[in-house]
Amino acid sequence: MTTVISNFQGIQVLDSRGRPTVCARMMLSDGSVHKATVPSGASTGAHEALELRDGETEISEKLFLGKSVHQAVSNINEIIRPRLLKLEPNSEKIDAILHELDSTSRHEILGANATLATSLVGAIASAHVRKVSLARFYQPHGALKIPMPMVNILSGGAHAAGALDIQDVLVIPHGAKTFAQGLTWVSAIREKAAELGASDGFMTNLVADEGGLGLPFASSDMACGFITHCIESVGLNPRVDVSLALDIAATQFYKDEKYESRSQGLQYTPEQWSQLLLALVATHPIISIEDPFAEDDWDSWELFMKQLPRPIQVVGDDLFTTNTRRLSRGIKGRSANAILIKPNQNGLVTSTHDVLTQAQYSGLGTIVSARSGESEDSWLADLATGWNAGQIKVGSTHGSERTAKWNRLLELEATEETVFSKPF
Ligand code: 2PG
Ligand code: MG
Repeated sequence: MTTVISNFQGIQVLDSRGRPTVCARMMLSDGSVHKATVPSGASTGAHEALELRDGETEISEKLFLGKSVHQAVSNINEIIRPRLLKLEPNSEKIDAILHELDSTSRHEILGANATLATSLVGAIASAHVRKVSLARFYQPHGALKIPMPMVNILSGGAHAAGALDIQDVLVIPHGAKTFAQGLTWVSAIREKAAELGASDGFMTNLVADEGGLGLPFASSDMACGFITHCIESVGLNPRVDVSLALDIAATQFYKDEKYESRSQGLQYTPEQWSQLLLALVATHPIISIEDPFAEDDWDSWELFMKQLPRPIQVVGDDLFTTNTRRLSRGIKGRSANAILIKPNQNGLVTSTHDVLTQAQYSGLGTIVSARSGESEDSWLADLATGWNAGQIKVGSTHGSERTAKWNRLLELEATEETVFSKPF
């Protein structure tokens, strides 16, 4: 007997920042129940798909500072639900229906939180009826490639009340033989950073949105030096075992064609800002740099790529917003050599996968990424693995919404035929 969708419902739930978000719940005729909750960013790009929020229209919504998602939930219940009932769960078909209901580029009619929640649970239920994991749904045969983690140690910018100008200092355990070993290394570095930070007089028991430490270093240079010291202090070799990655999230402090350093009270022209970043790359064991410039400062990106002293990964997050048109422009102009893939920037699972495939086809690195506001779901780990992304960014090793994804990757490595991805 074919399994069909017997019930489908949207629910307003809370994300890891305590803000409302959309959960979609799909019940199948075989009695199984599947759920997916959408994440939410803080340093969001202007070109992302629309996250539909209610605004301060009613008292109950005012209590959530206008961030409630009742309209998106109602779009699931009133508009999407009738189209899905009695259908066989089929990810591509469900996404085609969502596209038919809302073909606007940013999902402005239904809200990308409504479309993504539906699209995700559709993919999860489709894997279930095929009796495979979500990772295996995308790659039925052969060894699964467990992605290389990029792990947050220090947070600043919009995730830690501006503790640092730049948003994240992360580490990549590219010398590890297995994912489990890599995660052990970065976890040790995270704990060492807390220990050394405390002995320097910093508050290290408070964590930022993604579980990172919000240590207020006076400069990015000092922050990079500190993390390199932490790597050495746990007995690992910078550049050989573990290297640094930065997420500058420069859109956040770009104003009137200048990059503003709040910590130093200085403003930089794009050329001066670029020189500052090139000096950081030349000094520290940095192998990846994300959003070094603002989302529409295309010229600076292109120039930076030409001026790099050595080949490192330059990642477009706000620049590309997991959008095929913006990626095409970046490929043509050689603005970056890697892309951050965030499903909620796009709004549908299948078209997010298409953007990843387009990037891989053009030789760009791909990093599947969580958001600063997350849920306890672990589907991201399966998508990154099944899509053969090569890299994943989930935040720190603290916070159950983060460890849900790391632990799922540990589970995949322990139970499936896998190899550890080596993008560096
Ligand atoms: C980013 C993400 C995750 P946010 O900028 O890459 O770190 O942050 O979800 O706030 O956009
Ligand atoms: Mg980013």
